[in-house]
Amino acid sequence: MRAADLLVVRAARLCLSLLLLLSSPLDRGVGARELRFVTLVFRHGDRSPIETFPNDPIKESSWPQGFGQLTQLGMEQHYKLGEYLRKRYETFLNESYKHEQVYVQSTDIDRTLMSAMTSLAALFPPEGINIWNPNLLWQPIPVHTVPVSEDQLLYLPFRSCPRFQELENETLKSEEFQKRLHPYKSFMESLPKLTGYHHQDLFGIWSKVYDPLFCESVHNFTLPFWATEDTMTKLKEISELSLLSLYGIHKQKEKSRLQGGILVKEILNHMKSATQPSNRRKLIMYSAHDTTVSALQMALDVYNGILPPYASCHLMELYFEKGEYFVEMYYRNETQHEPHPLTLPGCTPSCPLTKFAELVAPVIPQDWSGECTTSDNEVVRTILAVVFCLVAGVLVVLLFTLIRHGPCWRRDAYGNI
Ligand code: PT3
Repeated sequence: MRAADLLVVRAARLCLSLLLLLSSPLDRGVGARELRFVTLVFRHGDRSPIETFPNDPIKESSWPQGFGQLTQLGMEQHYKLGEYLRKRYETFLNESYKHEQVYVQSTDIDRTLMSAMTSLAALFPPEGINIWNPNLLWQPIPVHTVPVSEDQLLYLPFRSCPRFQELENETLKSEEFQKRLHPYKSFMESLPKLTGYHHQDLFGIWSKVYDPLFCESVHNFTLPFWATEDTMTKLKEISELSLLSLYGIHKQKEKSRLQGGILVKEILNHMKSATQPSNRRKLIMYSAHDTTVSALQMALDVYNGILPPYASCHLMELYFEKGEYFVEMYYRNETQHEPHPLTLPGCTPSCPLTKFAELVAPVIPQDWSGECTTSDNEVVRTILAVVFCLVAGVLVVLLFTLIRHGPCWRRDAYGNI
């Protein structure tokens, strides 16, 4: 690009920024309120199935990259998300990437890492001195991750929590769950013969039957004769019930403390740090899964009950106005529509940060491992503690007797030392 062209592009961008500044709902009334910090939690883009049912003629080899991989459609969805974010935060973010302002974390899975990288390509194309290759308007942006086995933030649900497993079992037995499941019982009984998948667990039906069929339909494979529109609707509803019952239906608040509440805690801490004068961070992005977006929304009690679509994005924005901080939340779950505002129950759409913190306090775990302990474990722990105290007590008495009277082998027959 020639210098003159660059100048024109710059001028056009400046005009656009000014226009956005005047018209954008983010900056209503210039100077009235200021965006200070943004958190984004999104699902990866379109992918191939992760697994499938035994009778599926479409096997892993039918997919160009095998199972569980981001497709080109998925890349497109994330590139569009990045472009949208670029426009939304044009005036807020610097014209180019600044490492101290941006932090991106992904689960350690190909599709989420690649999704994050793709949206970053659109969000931060290099400009001016940041262009390092004129034929490639792209710059590398770090995406942080931790191994799945150590992921205590994004790879939800956290299964290594006995109390959560107990709550899951209670949910399955609950009247409310059974009532919601009832309409699908006979349909579910017809599935094993058709699919070869013989279990009746909802999560299994979702991930091994509905999800692969959905992926195949998106990619124009011919579906089995029985996968009619009606069947697909029922499978989708069963999958939605599966996700809803995972985090909710029964003791939602307690489940949230063990699941999405961890992410709420992390985000809240970042928002609090962003109110400090020393803060330089402007944007944190989390690239994750449907089970992450829904866990967060269930913890915040704003989940709409629909499986989060590919590249759907939960936005949390922190504003400063008249000496006070406010949190606003939006959900971008369709591309043809502006993100939907979400209101934390008990608050206003623009929720004072202090009130927000108060309202989410019940879902924030103080001691996650302790809270994951089941009552069974607690009984064992109490017995062990009592035994330990008894043994320690006996040892102390013995020691005391030895010190006071000396060892018995040094006494004569009359007990004198
Ligand atoms: O498609 O968002 C999704 C799924 O969460 C997927 O990415 C996944 O990892 N599924 C495994 C079960 C948690």
